[in-house]
Amino acid sequence: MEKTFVCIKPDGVQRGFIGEIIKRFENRGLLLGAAKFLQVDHAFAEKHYAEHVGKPFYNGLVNYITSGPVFAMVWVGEDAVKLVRQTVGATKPAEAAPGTIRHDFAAKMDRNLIHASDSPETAEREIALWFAPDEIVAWHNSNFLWSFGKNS
Ligand code: FUP
Repeated sequence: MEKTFVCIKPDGVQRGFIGEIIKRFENRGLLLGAAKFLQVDHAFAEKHYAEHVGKPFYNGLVNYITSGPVFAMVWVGEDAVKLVRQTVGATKPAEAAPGTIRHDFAAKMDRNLIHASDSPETAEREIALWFAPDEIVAWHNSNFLWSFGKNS
């Protein structure tokens, strides 16, 4: 089953959206695989945002994600990367579809509340950066097949 990495950024934490955001992924039928509440330092943020090094917004991005505690998670399910990205919405909240997290709770890209892996390869890299293997729980809730069952 595919895994993806999600991080509620400092604005999402400060504005009290942790519970609401978790609920949206639960509503989708995804399974929580891991979670932790922490504040990351610059060195760690630089690893997380390595793909953006040299871009004009890079320093601001590192300052933003280190500016307060974040809530990091792994979510699991078939096509988890795509499902989560769809629920998160477009990078610019003004372009995010109604019903997405960034549409419903955010107003601008510099405070877009949440990060989610953009591909299965990125997800693998990000999960390995943020979580030790033994922090990821392999489990199924009792109604998992009512969300991810296959007709035969
Ligand atoms: P996303 O995957 O939707 O979070 O978007 P990106 O990976 O493209 O960008 C990561 C973060 O960089 C975004 F959340 C916001 C920030 N960003 C800017 O500040 N300016 C840009 O032009 C692009 C991204």
